[in-house]
This record gives sequence, structure tokens and C-alpha cells, in this order.
Amino acid sequence: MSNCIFCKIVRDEIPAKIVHRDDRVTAFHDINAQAPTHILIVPNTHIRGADEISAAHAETVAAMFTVANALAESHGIAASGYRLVFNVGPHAGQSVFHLHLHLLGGRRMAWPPG
Ligand code: DGP
Repeated sequence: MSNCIFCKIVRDEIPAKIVHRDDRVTAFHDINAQAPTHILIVPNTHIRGADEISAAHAETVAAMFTVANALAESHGIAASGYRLVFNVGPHAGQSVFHLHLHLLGGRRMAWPPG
């Protein structure tokens, strides 16, 4: 999608602190970090959100989790624990309509979230 902000980050058209890139996914620091480590893992192709995922996206979604877990390890939060989140729709506060997996860690987090 030409006007999608995460598509633009994937294409290097706008800057981001990229921490991982391969042929399926890109990962970069969230601009509005909610934890000492807050990284977004996105598919390189445009998927609107988790509500659009089907079996056709199995490899892409598996790649997103594989990268998230590897980044948790490389950022030193694997042992202390971390949270992986997909926000879907207004009540969850989804604000960017390009699928993204939040990787949050580095502090203790409350449950349930506010
Ligand atoms: P969500 O609420 O799940 O749709 O989260 C979207 C996240 O995307 C939010 O935490 C802020 C982040 N974000 C929005 N615009 C940009 C941007 O231009 N660059 C980066 N790095 N993050 C962004």
C-alpha cells in the first residue's frame, strides 16, 4: 500500500530504527516505546491486521514469531520475560492498519492490561 506508514518503513522511504530485516519480515523500534524494549515486527507485504490472517499467511506469521523470539534473546529479555501483542480494532487501540506484533520487555507488566 503506497500510503501505509509501515509499508514505507519496509521500503526504506521513511526512517526507522531497524533491528532486523529479511525477505519476509522487518522489525524496528516503536516510536512511542511503552517499555525499555519495544519493537514492532511487521510482514513486508501489506496485511491490514490480525483479523485478516488466514492459513495463507502461516509462513509469514511463523516468521514474525521466530524473529520476535530471536530479538527477545538478542535484547536480553528472554530470561526475564516479555509480552507479544497484536492490537485489533478500536477497543484494543489499533492505530496502524498494517499487521504488527509488539515485542515488549525490560520491565514487569501488569495483567490484565488497562
Ligand atoms: P497499535 O496501537 O497496535 O496500532 O500500535 C501502533 C504502534 O506503531 C504504536 O505503538 C506507535 C507505532 N508507530 C506509529 N507510527 C510509527 C512510525 O512512524 N515509526 C515507528 N517506529 N513507530 C510508529
